[in-house]
Amino acid sequence: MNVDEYKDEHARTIIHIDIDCFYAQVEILKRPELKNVPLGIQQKNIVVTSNYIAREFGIRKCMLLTEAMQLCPNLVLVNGEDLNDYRTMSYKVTTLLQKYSEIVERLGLDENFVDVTKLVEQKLKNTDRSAGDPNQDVTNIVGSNDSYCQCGCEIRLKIGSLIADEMRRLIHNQLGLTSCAGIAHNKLLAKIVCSTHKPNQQSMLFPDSALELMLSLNNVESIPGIGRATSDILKSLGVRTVQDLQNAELSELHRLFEIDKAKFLQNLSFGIDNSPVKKSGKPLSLGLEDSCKLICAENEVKEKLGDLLKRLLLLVEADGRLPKTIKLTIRKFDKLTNTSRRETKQTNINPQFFTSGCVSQMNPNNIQKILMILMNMFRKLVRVHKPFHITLLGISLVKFNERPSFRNSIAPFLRKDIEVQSIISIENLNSNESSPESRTHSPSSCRESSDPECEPTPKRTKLSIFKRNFLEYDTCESPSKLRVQDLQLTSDSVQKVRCPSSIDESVFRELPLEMQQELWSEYKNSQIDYASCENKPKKIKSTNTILNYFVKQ
Ligand code: DGT
Ligand code: MG
Repeated sequence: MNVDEYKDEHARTIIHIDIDCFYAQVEILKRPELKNVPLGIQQKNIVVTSNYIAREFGIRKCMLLTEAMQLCPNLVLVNGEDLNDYRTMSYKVTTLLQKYSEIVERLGLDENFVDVTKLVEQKLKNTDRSAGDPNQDVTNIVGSNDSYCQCGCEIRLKIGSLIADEMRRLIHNQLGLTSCAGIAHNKLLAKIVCSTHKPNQQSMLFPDSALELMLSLNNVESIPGIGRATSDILKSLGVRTVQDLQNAELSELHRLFEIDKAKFLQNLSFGIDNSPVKKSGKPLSLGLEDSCKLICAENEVKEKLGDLLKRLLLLVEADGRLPKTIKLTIRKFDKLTNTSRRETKQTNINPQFFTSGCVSQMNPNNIQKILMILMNMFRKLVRVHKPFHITLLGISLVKFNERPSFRNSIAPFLRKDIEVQSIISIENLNSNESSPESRTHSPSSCRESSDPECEPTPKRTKLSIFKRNFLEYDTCESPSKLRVQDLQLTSDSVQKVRCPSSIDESVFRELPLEMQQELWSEYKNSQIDYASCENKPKKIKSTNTILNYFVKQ
């Protein structure tokens, strides 16, 4: 074996988070009375998962319902075919984890890899203040308790385990879910080590123990990344166990796999995985499907699609993007041949239907229009004048426009103007008013900023004109620096500053106090008779002061 090809790096700190009995916990949150009973989540005739009480009876994931009921006659079953709540919760977990690193990769609905290398480095620099004592005992250490590696991975992983502990607490406090975490220097090992102590625990692995952990796996199929198809091919080469894979000749593996894949597989058997944590984006599609008893009438189809659409719109709202393609899926049942066939049709849709950003505010006409589009597609898939039998209906949205962001546009400036407008009326201010900071967080400004989609049409105040003029010419200030806090005005203070006669007083009175003072002092220093400057515009323009921008034209 060429050792260079199997070089392992320990520079990263990766945390794998897996929520315990995910669907079951989500159902228990909705119905707390289910917490202390054996609970199974049913999809069709299968128990896809169960809580840990049920697991004590021997119930395993994806067990047949009949078998599960035999093992645990008191098993309480909840239907888990509607994935909506699981999906919503899943994204909430990912969002919480993104507080620790921008590199978070989702895996399925309840697992996330988080690359916390950067955060660990920061904490290392700051060990005494924020990293805490790395010798904590909340973590199971798998394999050897010590690392003899010189690269510093031991302390990094210990800090990683403190971060993992914090993440799990946050998920529990904010969402009510318990979870497991695995901490290691790569994704493969973090995922495997995560599963060694369950539920509600966390486990860490030092690189020295990677081989030991890999050899503890039963067979190659237990290695994440090796699925059924790959393991079947490996079996054809007589490779069944992890050790078989370690000992296999690369040339032998290369007979059946591309060379890169062959190396990758053999790497995995040694616990080597240099693949990066890939930042997950938004899903490529949003969709819902409902399998149903035979539907044979158009109005039933419409009713079912209407229900699905309402639920789908909630997903669109949570997602935030504007869909532009809609896809209808149906499953036709052929009574003659007793077979089913899935068919789909898709069409473009106007993204503007969704701009309200909030389902409850969505124009009902737009919902009806979408439903009509779906029914048209249905009629193209099914000859509705002849008998038909549908056993599944699904709607998905597959292409999206980003919601217009106001970055790189002038809108943020306008928004600040609006913020300003809400407090700027000097006549309405008195000196006893709350601090400028607290005004910034007044309900009205919060409403504006918390709903970026509902950008109100800005009014063009004199202040906004001032900002445009002033900021265009003054290179020292940036627009974003001019905030509400800068506009602390009181009627008393305003009266203290005299207005240069050449400036429109109504504009002047809307300026920040400092600005008024500056203008007044410039006016005095310049010794110019502003009353006459209308007749001497050249002289005024030659001095580059902010005063120039306020002189009445
Ligand atoms: P855990 O992590 O062992 O405590 O238990 P779960 O239930 O979180 O299992 P996990 O992490 O493998 O999968 C997350 C959820 O995904 C689980 O609650 C139910 C669903 N699920 C898992 N495996 C399957 C499957 O083979 N088919 C279907 N339909 N759903 C599955
Ligand atoms: Mg899980």
